[in-house]
Amino acid sequence: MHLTSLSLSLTALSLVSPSLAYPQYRTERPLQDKVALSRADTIKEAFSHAWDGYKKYAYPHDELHPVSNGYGDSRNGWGASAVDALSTAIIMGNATIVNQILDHVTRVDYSKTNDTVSLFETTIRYLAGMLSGYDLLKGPASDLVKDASKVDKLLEQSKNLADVLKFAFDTPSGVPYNNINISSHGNDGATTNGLAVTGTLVLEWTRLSDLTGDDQYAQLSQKAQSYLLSPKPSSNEPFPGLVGSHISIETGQFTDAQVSWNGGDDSFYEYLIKMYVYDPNEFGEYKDRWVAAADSSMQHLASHPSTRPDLTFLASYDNGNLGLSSQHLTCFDGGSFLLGGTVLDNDDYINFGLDLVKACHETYNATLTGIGPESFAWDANSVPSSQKALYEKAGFYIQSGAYILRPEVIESFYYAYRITGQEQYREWIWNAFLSINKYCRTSSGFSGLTNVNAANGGSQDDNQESFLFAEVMKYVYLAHSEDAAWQVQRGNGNKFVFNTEAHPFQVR
Ligand code: DMJ
Repeated sequence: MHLTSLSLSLTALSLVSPSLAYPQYRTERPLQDKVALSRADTIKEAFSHAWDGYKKYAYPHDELHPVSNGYGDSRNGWGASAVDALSTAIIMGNATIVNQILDHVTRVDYSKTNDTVSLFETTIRYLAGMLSGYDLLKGPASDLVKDASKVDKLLEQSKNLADVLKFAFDTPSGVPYNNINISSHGNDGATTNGLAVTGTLVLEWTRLSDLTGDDQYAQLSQKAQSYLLSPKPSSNEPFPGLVGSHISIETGQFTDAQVSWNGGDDSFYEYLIKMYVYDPNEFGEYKDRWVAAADSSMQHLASHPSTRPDLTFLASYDNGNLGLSSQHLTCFDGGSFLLGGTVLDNDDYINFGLDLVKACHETYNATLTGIGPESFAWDANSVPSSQKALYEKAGFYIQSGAYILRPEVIESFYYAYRITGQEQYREWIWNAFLSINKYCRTSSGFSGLTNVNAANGGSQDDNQESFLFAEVMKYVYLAHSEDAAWQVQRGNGNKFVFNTEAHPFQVR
């Protein structure tokens, strides 16, 4: 009998039992509860440390500069770190921080900024942060708030923000501009929009329609998405499901056939399967497109370094050539295959996802800091002489050694842990966290690093991206906390689905 067919969630009990679903990944002995609990407390302390520093030196600006104790406004000055931190503070049960953020949200004026607005970044961080807060605080975390009107304000502000942004879709095709001026209703004059920034709106804007009962937001995002689901011309879909990188704003047609799961393309593929989790009845076509992309990727993009044939990365593809380089961003791919594999009950996707996870782990395991680089490659003909030893041992060499507090590797470890129950993946998460705590931590927060493969990480870059709160802290904490409605589940039991910024949305 198949465990997932019983719709059982991954409970503490199932963690100590061998997995019936994937017998080759028999669950190992779990951490003692006390150890997991004390780790969870350590992670909460790290989150509070970052929050206190942000609050003291940067709030209400977007992000803390955690070395100089200054601030930045890279996301329009609406308090990006506060809004991005909300769903993690809820999941950690920190009522004090939750209520501080709710007060902040009531005060933001989303109609005002002097800077260009990114439709994508604003959607995944601000709109999603508020919608997720609403879903969690109306649902399983309702006990954290005394004044329910503050929760209603989250939805009201979500609608206000979408109403400010929605003119971006007013183009001949309905494919939006990404870089817009909300005062003049202008744009940056682009003729094309990117695959990821076009295809990573549909979950958030559809959720907004479902919560408000106003269908316009779902319609706008799904119209844009329709060009990505039925790509034209067919030459720009070189393998079934794998499409080019840019779409004409005028016509909705793809303008190239450059394929990858790297930054710029990544979360388009991520959302295909997540929309199916959100509603398998309405979004079956999205699932079909994810299946096509996943099958084609396994067949055409899977690539093994000559020195480490046991590792699997996803190459890019352009006009008959494979590009043998990848990115930290791309390491969400293991998690996507694992999620697809578990909801579709397909062991091939699970196994391939675990292969991708293993290779991304190697990018952490092989560096001096235990943190992986921003970008790396495995082209045997182009290995820099200074990195021959690294390529020999680890199967990759570093192109950019920066680390800007990105989550993707830990994110995929989290999916691997939840779906297989194997303790090894939680250990990998914990080791990554220890390295981040050691090298990135400052007196007021956490900083990015300039070189993960230098002693002490090179130097600290003095920036604390808001996704440190939304993603890194959340995934590490979730792996060490008890089962809950918002946790990723094995099989079809997911009650929430995470947007690309790790904000959980209640499924339909
Ligand atoms: C986040 O904003 C999201 O995870 C997005 O999908 C990619 N970039 C950052 C984190 O790396």
